[in-house]
Amino acid sequence: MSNKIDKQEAVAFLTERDNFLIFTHNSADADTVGSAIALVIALRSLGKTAAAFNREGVPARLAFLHAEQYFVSDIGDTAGYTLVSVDVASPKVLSLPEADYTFALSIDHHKVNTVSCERLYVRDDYIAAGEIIFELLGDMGIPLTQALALPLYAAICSDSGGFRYQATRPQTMRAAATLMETGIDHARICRLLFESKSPLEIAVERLGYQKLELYFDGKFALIAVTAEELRSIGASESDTEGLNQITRQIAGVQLSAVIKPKGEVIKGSLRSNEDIDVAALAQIWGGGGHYHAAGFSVADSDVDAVKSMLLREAERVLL
Ligand SMILES: [Mn+2]
Repeated sequence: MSNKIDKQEAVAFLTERDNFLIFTHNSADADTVGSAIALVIALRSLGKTAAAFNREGVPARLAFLHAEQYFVSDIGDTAGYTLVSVDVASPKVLSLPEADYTFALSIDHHKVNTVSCERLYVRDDYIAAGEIIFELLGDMGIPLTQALALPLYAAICSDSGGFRYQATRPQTMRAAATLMETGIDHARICRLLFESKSPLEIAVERLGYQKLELYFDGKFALIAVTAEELRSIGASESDTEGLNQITRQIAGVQLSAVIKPKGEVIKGSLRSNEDIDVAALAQIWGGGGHYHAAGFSVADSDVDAVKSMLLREAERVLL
């Protein structure tokens, strides 16, 4: 039996329940955090108890969203809470022990969702979870305030790459326009998301350029970094978000990958510019994601082994 529900059912669920605990994904981005914050604000405005959670904490670069007002740092026993996840595609992107959780509702925009949940409200044609939340809150009759518009605009702007990615739809722009009309400082949001880099991020990028490799007549770009290399510049895996930007902007590149260690596993993130379904590619290794952006992780391996594995599949796809 499918656990998929429609928008009306999602609205009814959010309206009827209480004591919400909203889970966001690891390596948190503005979409998962912004969506969770908007949901918390909206539910609290209805007199409900609601908070959001991220095991790793919200990254400093998202400080402008003021997550501390909406996120709790420790959840303890979750009995009695209505557990909801936003923008979480797989239990793998939640650190243990949440991987064992069954959510009462999972709201997501990923094509492949393997989260254990009683209800799944998924819109895989939406570019951001924030776009789904925007629509849900509208249907719930929640008045749109600047406080709500800020995290939602950040969510949508972030996942659409500043409204540049393929999956940006006219409806995305209409949602953004409505959010903009509240008077939020949209230019500041864009600048903080895309044009503001810490010295550490710059150091990571420099490492990325040093490690950049091109294969198959320049159709495949790869950056593989080891834990040691990251350590040597004082960085950790969570600082490597920008590496995908390096590979995907190279002219002629159709497929790109960033391979990096994360704790006990090796993570691979894949991007494609053209007609290559990287979600399908990521699924080979138990991962998933979107058509043009996906990821996977491999246990009991090293960066070099994952690199050779990826090269074999890239060759198959590209040649
Ligand atoms: Mn997202």
